[in-house]
Amino acid sequence: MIAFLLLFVVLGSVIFHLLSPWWWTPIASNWGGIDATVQLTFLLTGTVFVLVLLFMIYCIVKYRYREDRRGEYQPEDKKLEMRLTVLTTIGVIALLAPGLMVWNDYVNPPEDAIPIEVMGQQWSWSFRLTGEDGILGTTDARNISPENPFGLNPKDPNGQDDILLEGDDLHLLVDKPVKVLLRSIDVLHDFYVPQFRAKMDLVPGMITYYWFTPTREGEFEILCAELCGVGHHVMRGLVVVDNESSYQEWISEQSTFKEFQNAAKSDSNDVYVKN
Ligand SMILES: [Cu+2]
Repeated sequence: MIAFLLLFVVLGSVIFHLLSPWWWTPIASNWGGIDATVQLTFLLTGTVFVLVLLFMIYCIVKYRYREDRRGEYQPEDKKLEMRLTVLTTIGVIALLAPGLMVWNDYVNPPEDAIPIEVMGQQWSWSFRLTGEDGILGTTDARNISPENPFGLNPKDPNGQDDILLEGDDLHLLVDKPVKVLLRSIDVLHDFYVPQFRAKMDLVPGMITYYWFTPTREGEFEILCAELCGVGHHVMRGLVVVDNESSYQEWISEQSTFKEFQNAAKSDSNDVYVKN
């Protein structure tokens, strides 16, 4: 009976894995290597799982209780221990090595990757793009205020043309690599777009980064993948991957840091006049 139950667990697990309706969304970035690593992990751990359970079934049937049988006491078996140690070592290396290779690639952006900044806070996403100079201006958390939500350094000329997107969609160019710089101004968050197969934590006081190339036009949902408070589940956003012409059309309508500050100034003048 137990042997049959175990057999049922083995078959059920394999069939469920193969027919599962919760499989990956179609990939939309260059990170096929991440999928390959996950597949390899499934293959290795799945094979070990099946073999161990089949071995258990075999033992349960073969060595089941019989009155004339006595158990044998065998506290040590050097040969068996050696075999198991070598096999486990090979298995662990096979699980770790491919991941380390992909990781090395993941945190080494190509020269032409466009820097973009993703800023997380409870519970929304903001983005900063370089202006025409292609450089993001420097920031300091002490500069953060309602007029300067990213804490940009007002004296840094590189920051004046930076494009600020607050609570708005992020647009990216298809087939152009981006280097994603991640910041948080409160707690841990995690920038995750399932179709890009890429995610990383945002750590307060640090800038973390990775790169990817969007390979498919369309709209992709951003999910925060690090529990960050009661509003964690609503911390969502949208990445729109555009072709050249729609990207240019969109970016021409966005405001720069300079425009942001001017607007804030005239707003506060209005209030002053009214008072
Ligand atoms: Cu979050």
